[in-house]
Amino acid sequence: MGPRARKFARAGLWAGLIAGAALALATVVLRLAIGAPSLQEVLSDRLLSITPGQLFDFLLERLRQFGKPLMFASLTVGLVPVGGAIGIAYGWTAARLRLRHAPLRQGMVLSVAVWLIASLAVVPLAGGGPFGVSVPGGALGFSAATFIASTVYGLVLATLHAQLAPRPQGEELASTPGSVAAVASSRRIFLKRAALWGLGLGALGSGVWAIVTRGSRIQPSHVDTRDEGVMPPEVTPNDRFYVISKNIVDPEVDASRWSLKVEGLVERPFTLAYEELKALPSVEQYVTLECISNPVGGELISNALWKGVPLGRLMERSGLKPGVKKLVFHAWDSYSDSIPVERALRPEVIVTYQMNGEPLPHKHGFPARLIAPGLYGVKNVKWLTRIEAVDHDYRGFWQEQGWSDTAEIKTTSQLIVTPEWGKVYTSPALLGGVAFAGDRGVSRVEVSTDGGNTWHEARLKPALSPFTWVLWTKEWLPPPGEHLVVVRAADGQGHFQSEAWRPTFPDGAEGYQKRLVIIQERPEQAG
Ligand SMILES: Nc1nc2c(c(=O)[nH]1)N[C@H]1C(S)=C(S)[C@@H](COP(=O)(O)O)O[C@H]1N2
Ligand SMILES: [Mo]
Repeated sequence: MGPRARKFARAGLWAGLIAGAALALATVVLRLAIGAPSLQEVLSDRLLSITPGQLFDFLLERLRQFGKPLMFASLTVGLVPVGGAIGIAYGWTAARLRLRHAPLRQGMVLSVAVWLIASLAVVPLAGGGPFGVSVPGGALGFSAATFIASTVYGLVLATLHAQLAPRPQGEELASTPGSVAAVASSRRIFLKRAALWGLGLGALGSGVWAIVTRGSRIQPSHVDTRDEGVMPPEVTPNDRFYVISKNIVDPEVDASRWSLKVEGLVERPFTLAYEELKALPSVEQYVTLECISNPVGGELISNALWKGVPLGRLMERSGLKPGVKKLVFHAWDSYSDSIPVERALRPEVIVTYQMNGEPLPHKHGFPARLIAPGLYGVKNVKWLTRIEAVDHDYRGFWQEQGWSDTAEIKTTSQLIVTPEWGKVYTSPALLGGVAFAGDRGVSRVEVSTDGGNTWHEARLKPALSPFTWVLWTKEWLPPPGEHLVVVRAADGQGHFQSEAWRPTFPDGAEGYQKRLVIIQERPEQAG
């Protein structure tokens, strides 16, 4: 590479890095301002779907609610060096082709080139299809946003490069200092620079403003589902119900633009609008939902009253062709999962549109979601758009990573209320928590205060339905000293949960929850 090409490439690098930062900012602003899905989200979906389940689970447990913002931020920052690399190529090409500086024209050519490469190579490789046709939540918005961001990138890069790179020979101004022409041209250059700076700072300012005022839209949807040390309400209020999804930004679906299709291997495919779904005969039932990633004693479990239409009724209307093995549930955010057809046709599996008497909140799948009692959260597809009958063993979003496909909820029990450390007790204290066994129901909860040597039966509040958790309590006068409190539950068939500890991956956590409690000596004994 000659010295001139080197200079041009170096100018390209700097211009490219800054243009890359402008591009990154533009994607975030477009996301916030017009809700256009960003390249980062498409890449994130792809990364998630190729991350081995075990690694994902490890990261989820370490990063918790910071995982998603971190993913979005890294991918956004990652656009900057990519911008720099393209800048080097641009500078080098400009030197090789001995191009005269024409930032506007060259910038536009570059913009279109970047947009085409993104739309025809990067996005399809990331699973978004050519021009983002299969990007969830608006292929058109995505494509437009990619075009705008590419244009920002191309123009900023070409403009800065023209400023930073030495002018090609012959293009130097043929005027002597002090001449009228030189004064006029230096004023023109000054005005041009001022305009560029004004534009740049204005764009930066409005970008930062958009992020500050609307940034909460890409905040983690983490919910504090319970207050430390107190029994949770038996029915979880909607704003305390745990939230989990694969998305960096969850969809907010417009009910008038939504419909539910029933198709695949059915006799009579049909489509329902939101109002039509709500007009069908419905049922109401309490169902507890738990995430398969919920560790022993974890907070990713909540209980609500759901109103909706039994899935079996919808499938009666469509009829099933012979040979159907599974029903696949497709969602607005291109998530999907499946359930074996016999399991899916049980009367308690419903397409729900109401949660605790309110329209389903956006975070929980508005306009409609599946509720499949007894199966972990993964199978309870939110933002449902399409039910497809298939004759093969379909694998959904998380199963591609190795998570369980049956996803039957395991029996589990939690210690939530225990005596306070360092306190003196003269009257009985309360032990309490929840126990859950999916659709098998909980028949018995036992507590031990000596590390599992002896067990005592706890009192159960009768379950609200066959598909919910139960609240359990036990009174206990804790003597001074150290106590290892342990809890275990038996399901409706009398089978106790398993004691051996197992991680959440691949089919749900197992093990007893234990907690060490230290009670102070009574003053008269201590003295
Ligand atoms: N469309 C869609 N549905 C989804 C998911 C998702 O990412 N997209 N996540 C699933 C997982 S892993 C869980 S645990 C539950 C959580 O439901 P909730 O947020 O209403 O508690 O939704 C399930 N349904
Ligand atoms: Mo989950």
